[in-house]
Amino acid sequence: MTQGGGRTASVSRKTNETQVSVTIDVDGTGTSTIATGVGFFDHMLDQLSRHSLIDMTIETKGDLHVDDHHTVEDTGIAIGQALAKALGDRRGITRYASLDLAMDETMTRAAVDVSGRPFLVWNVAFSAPKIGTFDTELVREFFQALAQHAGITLHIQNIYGANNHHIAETCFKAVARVLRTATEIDPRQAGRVPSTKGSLA
Ligand SMILES: [Mn+2]
Repeated sequence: MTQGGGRTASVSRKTNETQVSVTIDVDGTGTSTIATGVGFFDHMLDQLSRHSLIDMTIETKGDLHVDDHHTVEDTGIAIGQALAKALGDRRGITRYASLDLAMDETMTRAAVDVSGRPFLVWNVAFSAPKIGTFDTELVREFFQALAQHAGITLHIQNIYGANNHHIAETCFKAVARVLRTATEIDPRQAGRVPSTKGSLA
């Protein structure tokens, strides 16, 4: 947790491939300003913020002349790092959440443990390599980076669905909703770390 008690954090990350800056407020209202240079990815991150109620300001300048890979992965790393930083010692959080999220013909399940233990289980298949110009395989790359750097165990399963835009979007919305619940302060925890080990860091 940062000074002043607010669960906010900023991360700047620069490599030869990308320059990313992320500011988040875990206890926000789902307001976002997002500019990664990748339209479909901006649309997905907007969903992530809106449905997690985590405010996000994200700016990425990546090597899009190569492809979208570094931009998506490095943005995921920075969001994950910001989340870990904002959550601090994870005192008082709800910790667990899961949800089945419907969107038209598609159903996707997400489960999270805000555990300090990075792990992604990815059980999602796309039927096309692209959504517009966006590589569908990058959806997994994003969540892998997020789980790894936020220190969360994240399971995502597409139960059924036909439209690849819907399949991707339900992944982001479902993860948003479980992150919202699991990172929320549970008043019955009374400020304790929700682990018999006494630590989630
Ligand atoms: Mn959409």
